[in-house]
Amino acid sequence: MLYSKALICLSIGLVLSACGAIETEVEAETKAETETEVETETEAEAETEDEVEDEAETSIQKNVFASEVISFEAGEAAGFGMDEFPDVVLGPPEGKGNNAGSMDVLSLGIGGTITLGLGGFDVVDGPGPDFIVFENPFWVNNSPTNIWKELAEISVSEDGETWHTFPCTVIDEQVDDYGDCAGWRTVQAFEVDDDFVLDPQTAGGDAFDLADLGLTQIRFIRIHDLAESGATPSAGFDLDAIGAVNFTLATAAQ
Ligand SMILES: [Ca+2]
Ligand SMILES: [Ca+2]
Repeated sequence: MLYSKALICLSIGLVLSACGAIETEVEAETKAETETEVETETEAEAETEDEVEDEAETSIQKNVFASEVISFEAGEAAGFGMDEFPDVVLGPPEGKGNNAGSMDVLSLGIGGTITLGLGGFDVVDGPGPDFIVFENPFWVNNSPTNIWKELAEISVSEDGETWHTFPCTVIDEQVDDYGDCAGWRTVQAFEVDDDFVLDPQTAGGDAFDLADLGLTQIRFIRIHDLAESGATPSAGFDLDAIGAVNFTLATAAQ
């Protein structure tokens, strides 16, 4: 419509004032259209922001770490980390890569045992490893076959009464392969925010698969130190953290 008016103006040579009137009309309508577009976009942006906020409120939590200590029986020569217990074993680990161990740990002591829970979450059997236990081993002289380690046995339970154990069986001590023992795989450094997703391929730590025990869902994880000796106050397994890889909101307690 506006284009046709302008073409008519040019082709039939209407007086300049008439053309000016058309131009003014075009400008006014264009401005009005632009304002309407701006208003529409602003409303659209506002709606999008509302949607984002709604999604954030209802979105599924992307990372879960142990958030409660159910019990702790310290072994002989324990003590390190007690001044910050229980926080020192809750939340994400503070890994330092292959060549250094976290100091944000609790030493269990010789034969010590600790049981933790994930707050309102259960670990479930999904693809591959389902949870990771983080100790503070490191490679002596940067050698993956010369590991400073302190081993522990991991057990899991759905109800806190019946326990299932991943046997800590040494596969090959010559090449430092300790199978399903915890406490020998180094922990990588990573930052955890709301969008962080724990990945067994990159996080390090000792990863466990519920499928290996024929289990589908558990609520509690127990760590039992296997040391036979050690110096006070840092004897035994040094627990940094436990992270869930596959998890779900817990159903009501049994
Ligand atoms: Ca699994
Ligand atoms: Ca820690």
